[in-house]
Amino acid sequence: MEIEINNILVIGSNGQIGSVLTPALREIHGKSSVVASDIYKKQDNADGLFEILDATDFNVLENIVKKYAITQIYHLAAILSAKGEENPQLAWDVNVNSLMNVLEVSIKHNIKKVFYPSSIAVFGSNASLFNTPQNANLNPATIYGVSKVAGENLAQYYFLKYGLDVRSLRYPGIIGYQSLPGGGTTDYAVDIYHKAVSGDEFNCFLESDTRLPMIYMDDAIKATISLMEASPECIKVRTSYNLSGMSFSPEEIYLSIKKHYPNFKISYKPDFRQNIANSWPRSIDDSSAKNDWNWKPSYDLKNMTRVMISKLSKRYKSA
Ligand code: NAD
Ligand code: AKB
Repeated sequence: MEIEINNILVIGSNGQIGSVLTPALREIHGKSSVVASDIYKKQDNADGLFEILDATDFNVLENIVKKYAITQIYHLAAILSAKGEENPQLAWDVNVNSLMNVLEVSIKHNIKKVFYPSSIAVFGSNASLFNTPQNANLNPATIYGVSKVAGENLAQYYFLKYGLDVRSLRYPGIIGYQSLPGGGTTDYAVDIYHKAVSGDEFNCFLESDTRLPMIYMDDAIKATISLMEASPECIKVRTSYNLSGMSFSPEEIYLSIKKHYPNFKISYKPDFRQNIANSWPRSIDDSSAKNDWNWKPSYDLKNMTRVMISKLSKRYKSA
């Protein structure tokens, strides 16, 4: 029997998801098979193979792919929704041109699988707000969403034209204790736990009743790995799969935290991110993911709050 050897490149490994996904991939495939990369170096990059990579530079990307005989790429590098609105040209350049580089290098060097994260930001006013279906019309209101729609279509195009096995998830807002978010509209739902655990009041940049789809980090990592390990015949959606874990508003997450910290206080001062949030779904229909590759989330708001508080309070105590 032929043993499959995977040499994996993670691009954007220092980010909120990459800092958790990279060690998870190293657990599965072995430390020497996973190369982390990002546009900058940080201290814990010494834990394994690491390369500085600006993914908009094709030549540097190609040299890394050749150097490590890469067979799979997880392309996480992006400019998220809030930062994207501050610099739309940068968002397009990083989000779309770096993906083109990844797709082109994959064709040239026979990469077997590519993971590309999309987002609930692909939806806009033409999609139903509740239980948004897989095949909803996509008219995003942000440059981030526009770039993700382009990315999803590029993923499908490279699959149809070249047979490149690109797989994708429309992540909702991701919440985890291990890392900090990088400039999105759902970032408040991570920050609120840090404020509660460190005894501070939380000032929220969204209105109290702005409900958004969210997912706990462990579920997001589980979904990513399950999708990438599913056999190719199961993958029926080649743009990007809707994915959901839970949905809640700032008031609902606040009340779930207040059960643990009765004196915790919140105030609301909506800013430009309110308009972004208003353009996104309130909840997502992820039945295609459930049917095609058995997706099933494990965490609801109550369980997530329990774990977030337990992990963060240990960290703050030992600091
Ligand atoms: P993040 O902003 O925390 O991390 C992105 C990483 O990419 C950063 O470490 C950054 O330094 C790096 N990067 C930026 N420009 C780069 C470049 N030119 N070359 C190489 N690296 C570069 O983002 P994240 O939350 O980890 O998100 C990862 C992916 O998942 C993104 O594509 C994002 O759109 C998608 N996503 C995230 C969420 C979420 O809630 N975190 C939700 C939906 C989709
Ligand atoms: C953001 O808020 O920009 C991200 C996302 C949902 O894509 N967390």
